[in-house]
Amino acid sequence: MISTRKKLLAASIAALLSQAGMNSLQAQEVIDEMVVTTVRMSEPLLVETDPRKPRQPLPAHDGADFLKTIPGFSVIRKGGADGDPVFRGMAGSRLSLQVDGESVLGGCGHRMDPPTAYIFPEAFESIQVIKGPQSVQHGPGNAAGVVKFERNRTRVTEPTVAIHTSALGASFGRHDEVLDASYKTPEFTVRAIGTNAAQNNYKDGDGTEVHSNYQRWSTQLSAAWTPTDTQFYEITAGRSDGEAAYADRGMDGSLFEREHYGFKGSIDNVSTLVSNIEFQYYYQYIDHVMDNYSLRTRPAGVTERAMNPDRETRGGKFAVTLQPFAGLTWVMGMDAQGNKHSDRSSMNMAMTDYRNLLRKRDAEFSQTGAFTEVSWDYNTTQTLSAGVRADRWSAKDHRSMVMLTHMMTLPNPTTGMKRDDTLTSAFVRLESQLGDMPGTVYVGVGHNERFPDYWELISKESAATTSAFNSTDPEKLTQLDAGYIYNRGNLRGSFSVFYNEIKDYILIDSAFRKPAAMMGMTRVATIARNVDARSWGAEADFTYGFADNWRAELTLASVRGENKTDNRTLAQLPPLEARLGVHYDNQTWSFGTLLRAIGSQDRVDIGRGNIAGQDFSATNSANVLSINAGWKPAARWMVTAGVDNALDKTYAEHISRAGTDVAGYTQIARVNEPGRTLWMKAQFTF
Ligand SMILES: [Cu+2]
Repeated sequence: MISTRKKLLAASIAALLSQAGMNSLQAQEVIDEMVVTTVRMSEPLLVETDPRKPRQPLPAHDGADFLKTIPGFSVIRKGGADGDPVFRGMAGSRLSLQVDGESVLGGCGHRMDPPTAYIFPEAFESIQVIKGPQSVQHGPGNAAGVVKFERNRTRVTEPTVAIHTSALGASFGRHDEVLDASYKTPEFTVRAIGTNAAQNNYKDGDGTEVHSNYQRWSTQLSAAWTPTDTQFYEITAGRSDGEAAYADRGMDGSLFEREHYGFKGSIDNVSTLVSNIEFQYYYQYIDHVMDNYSLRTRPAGVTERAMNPDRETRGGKFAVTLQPFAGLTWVMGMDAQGNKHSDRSSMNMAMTDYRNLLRKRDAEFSQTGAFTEVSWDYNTTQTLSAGVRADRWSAKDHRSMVMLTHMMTLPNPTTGMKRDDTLTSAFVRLESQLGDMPGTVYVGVGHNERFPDYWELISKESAATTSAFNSTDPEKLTQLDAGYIYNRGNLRGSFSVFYNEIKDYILIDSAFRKPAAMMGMTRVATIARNVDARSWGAEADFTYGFADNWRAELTLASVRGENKTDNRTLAQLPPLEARLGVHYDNQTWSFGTLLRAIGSQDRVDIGRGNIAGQDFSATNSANVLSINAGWKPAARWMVTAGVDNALDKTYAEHISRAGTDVAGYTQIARVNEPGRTLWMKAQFTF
């Protein structure tokens, strides 16, 4: 009986889909939108978006906010910029970030600078997200997924000047400027990219000013040599800096300086067997300062304090792609990365300026990995992909002392200790067309082992001692990913689900009571400890062209989790979220509305979470309405404008951080999202 009903349901869905498929509107027209409000899954587990397209809601000029338009992503808000991206409830190094193939790690022990704080999305031409542990060739540790920021490389046939420039103005004194200029000949390319962005404090829907101003700039120069159609060699150098006020803590970021140098090469069609060889080397240095005096008024009686961590990272990659026969792509290679972290700080700048102190090394990490990945179209409708990688990790704790508070420092129980581990990751996935049903279905299983990061080993205590360095075990995730992508005529959509079991999930517990130095007293410590956990969820997107030039869009994202060891919900999970949009777009004019409905979240585990945030209360639901319009008078010109949070709703993301008391500001319970925001952006490309 049940199976008959299922068959009937399947048949009626198929009928509905094929009827929709007969509509004349072309799918391509449906998605070439002027203002991006949602990003769809285009291939199994792959989401791709153009960071140069205007998007709504207006993102901060950093990598995290740009990801928010992708269903399943959310951002832990601390102020106006530098939020921590979270995908499927997983934050920090569970989500791997690759910038032009380089892995970026922030310097701040208090997580002021997630990797995305150093990413200027408009300096790139593509953002790709591979969901789940379903790839092994883009570095280690991508439990939740990997995000890649990439530039395009096309060889021209005659000398060409290419320019992309944009300017944006918005409420709260926001302005962004981007210039990307290159001169290309068939053999050589020189390219310069500069970005600048600033914003004053924004106000939430109630008009409460949030300590959130920021300013940031970046420059990048690159020179490429393309002696033939199949060879590409490039050297790159870049610098960026910024400052950002935070509404959730007692200090602001007054320096986010990054310097990077890289060399990259790629050779195609080396032989009939070898279709590509690529290699890369990079160096980057991050210098970060946080203090309580540059961007805020210091409370009376508190000394001027500053901390100045830095991190130096070197890395490289070598990979060979083979095509032994048509339909089989086989990649194998190695990647390595090493980084050194140091710190210096002053709790009384009047007495000792931190700039006069020596930097003290506190930690060193290194990783070397080998990987192999195959993708085989073994018949016209099915593809089998699989991969395996092994990583050798080592870490060393150089700290002689552990700083528990600004006032209390104790000897480090793990000083001088070194730890090593060999971790493995693997996946297998089948993608298939479904007989007469249009679209692709996929199912995959992945396993990912993640070495604890700096924030889990060095910045935290353990349950037993003041250092988590030798007690935090690597995290082991095994995940099932499945989904369906439909794309025909005027209807396109995708549905993806996942379920995982995580052994030794690294939980950050910020409410752990420990005996204090004074007999009989206790203190609250933030510790890292391993628990067993599981999480599951789904994302869906639907786009329906219901009339010429009109389309409706719906996306859904949901995640749940369980901390099995403590028998509680997993902390820091965003609530159910839906986005509904209706858009008109005739390629010259466009306008659209976006309704974002955020569910309430009462599944919380107070005091627990990840390196970027902890649960502190439940949140209510919210509906946020935004509208946008676009005008493309010529192929090269585009002007777009929008009103985000048009009804001036006061709301906060569930995973945003708690507000703190900043002198001169009303303290907010949670770092609220901006109130009504008007914006306008003009861009010119040729
Ligand atoms: Cu910091």
